[in-house]
Amino acid sequence: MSKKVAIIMGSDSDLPVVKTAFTELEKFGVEYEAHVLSAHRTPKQAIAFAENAKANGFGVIIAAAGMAAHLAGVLAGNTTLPVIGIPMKSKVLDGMDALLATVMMPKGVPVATVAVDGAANAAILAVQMLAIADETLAEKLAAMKAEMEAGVVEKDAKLSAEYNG
Ligand code: RP5
Repeated sequence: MSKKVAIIMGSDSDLPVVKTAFTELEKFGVEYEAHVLSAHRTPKQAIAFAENAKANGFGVIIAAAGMAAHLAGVLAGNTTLPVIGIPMKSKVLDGMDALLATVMMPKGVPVATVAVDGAANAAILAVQMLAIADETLAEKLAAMKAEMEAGVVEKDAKLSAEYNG
């Protein structure tokens, strides 16, 4: 059995986007736990979560936050587990604020940052990390990639039939 994935979001207002990560993890049968924890509003709880995450059976932490998005970095600073950051789109700066705050980490404290609102890819990357030590998961990932490939090949055939003489 693989380790669990922790999905931490800075606010419940992030949930509609972050739910996509739940769906992806469910497709792979990966167990997860979701929490609202904020680097700014509940810093003590966020740090305590990160400090205990490994002992609590987690293998990867996904952290979604918007605006001055320090959540992924704070979690990464308090655990040796890999942390995947999802910069959340905000009304004012369209997610550029969160993207820079999440990705521009100092040496020694990496955060694997996905695209703005990239919750699906955060989940898939988490599965890929767990799959290093789990051959069943690796096979499911290979099947997903094969399905994706077949889908594009089919679209190309349809497009070619319509436009390429
Ligand atoms: C961040 O501030 C959260 O991750 C959220 O994206 C943003 C706004 O939070 P709320 O004011 O909606 O709670 O910390």
